Amino acid sequence: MVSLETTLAGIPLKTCVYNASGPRSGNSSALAKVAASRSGAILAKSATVSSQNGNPQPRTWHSPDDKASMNSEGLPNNGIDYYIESSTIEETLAGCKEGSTKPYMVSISGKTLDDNLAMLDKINTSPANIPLVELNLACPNVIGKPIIAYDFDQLKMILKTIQSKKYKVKLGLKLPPYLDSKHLSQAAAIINEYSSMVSYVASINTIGNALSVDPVSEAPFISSNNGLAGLSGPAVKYTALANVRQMREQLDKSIDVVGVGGIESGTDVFLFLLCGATAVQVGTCHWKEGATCFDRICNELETILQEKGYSSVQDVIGQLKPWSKEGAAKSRAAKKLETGGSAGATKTANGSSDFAKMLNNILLVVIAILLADKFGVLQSPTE
Ligand code: RRO
Repeated sequence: MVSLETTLAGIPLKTCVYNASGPRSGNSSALAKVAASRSGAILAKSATVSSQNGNPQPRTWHSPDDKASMNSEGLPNNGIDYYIESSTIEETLAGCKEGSTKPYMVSISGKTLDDNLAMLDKINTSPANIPLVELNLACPNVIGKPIIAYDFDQLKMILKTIQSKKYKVKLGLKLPPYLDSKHLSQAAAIINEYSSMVSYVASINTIGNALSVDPVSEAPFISSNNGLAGLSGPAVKYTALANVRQMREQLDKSIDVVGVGGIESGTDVFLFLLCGATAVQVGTCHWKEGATCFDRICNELETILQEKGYSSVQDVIGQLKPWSKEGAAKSRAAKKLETGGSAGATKTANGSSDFAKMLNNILLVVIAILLADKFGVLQSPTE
């Protein structure tokens, strides 16, 4: 048996895979399904001070090839009071398997610093057991408001003010993708100044400012904010891996890194662990597949760890190797084995390689010649 256990901000999780704030996390019945799955924790939808409906519909889109998704939800949620109410938490945790429980966490995304402070005050004085709060500094969809964590002066000011309040609840930060290494380093340096307060960062939120256009209507698919939306799904995975890797290298060791962005398989989780994530969140895949994705992904992760001879995710975290000729050769050999000796040949949808297809065609021609010969088709008129 391999262990998927990890700790996040010192809190033990039975599996290192849990839900991202956002999809299917807005109410206790959706969250109870996460509780019932192998998700290692439960994270509620980002809350504002009061409940709100979000942006007008349609506000979501999936690409036909399933590689990209977009949303301009605009923070629809039930308000912070709902997410910290004991009845919400009880209904959510009722989903857990009998006799078991798991950490229930909330996310906040105030429209102003004062809103965030008001929500943190409530959480801090709440009798509910909320071990961790995720402060979302990266929502791309509040019309007219920039992404907070791209404005470094604002980021510093927010962290400084929250630190001065000396809240007892542990704090994680949901960060936007940094598309320039220098920007990422600036953000990491600021966060390091508050390492006594920040327990983890979750990288990345959606890539903001994306646009999907419908060739039929010749208009954006999404109605609000001129069609501009946050991009998610497999298309953002490589950006997420790079952010996780660099955050892990540059943040204080006391700050955990949670990987999020395009994860939809056990192999994806494995890659994020290698890059330094202590846990991962699944957003878009959970949105498309439902909470059973946590069972599937955990099972796949167990299989890949077993196949590779690891007994625990702890043996993998941060173990990304530098590129080497030996590693590349090993990878080529594995591919050759997988393709039955025809490495380099492209696989077709049904799994057969171009090489196998060519052999098949040659065989068909030979059979046709033999048949033609047998029935005299090949005889010349003079014979
Ligand atoms: O609700 C949203 O529009 C939303 C949020 Br709060 C977020 O953090 N990221 C995102 O892609 N959408």
